[in-house]
Amino acid sequence: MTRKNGWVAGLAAPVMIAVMLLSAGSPRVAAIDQGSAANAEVKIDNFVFGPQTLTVPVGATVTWTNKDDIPHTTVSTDGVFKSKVMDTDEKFSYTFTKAGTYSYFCSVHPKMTGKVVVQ
Ligand SMILES: [Cu+2]
Repeated sequence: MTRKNGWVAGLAAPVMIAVMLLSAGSPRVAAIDQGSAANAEVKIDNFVFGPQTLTVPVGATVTWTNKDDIPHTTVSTDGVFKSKVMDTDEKFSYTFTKAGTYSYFCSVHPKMTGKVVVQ
């Protein structure tokens, strides 16, 4: 039995935030910042993924947030990740562990597309 990727990715962001909070004020913060990948956000607003192309380092967790009053999804064209339907202000996170270009779209509105470049 293996856990689905989405379940693991959903835990990654809170865990990293907890680590950062616990380390606040200590010299370890600098070491953690240098050693870990930057995380990034994509906002879904007015039927647009912004930024449309996002470049992140390997290991980064990307979080999509739906700022529309319309439900949207984030679905990898190659089946790498797939969110559930996100209502207003709902989020979906995925951690990219391999370099590559990941195209995605909204399955409710397939003309909505975006890309994550992992390098
Ligand atoms: Cu949509």
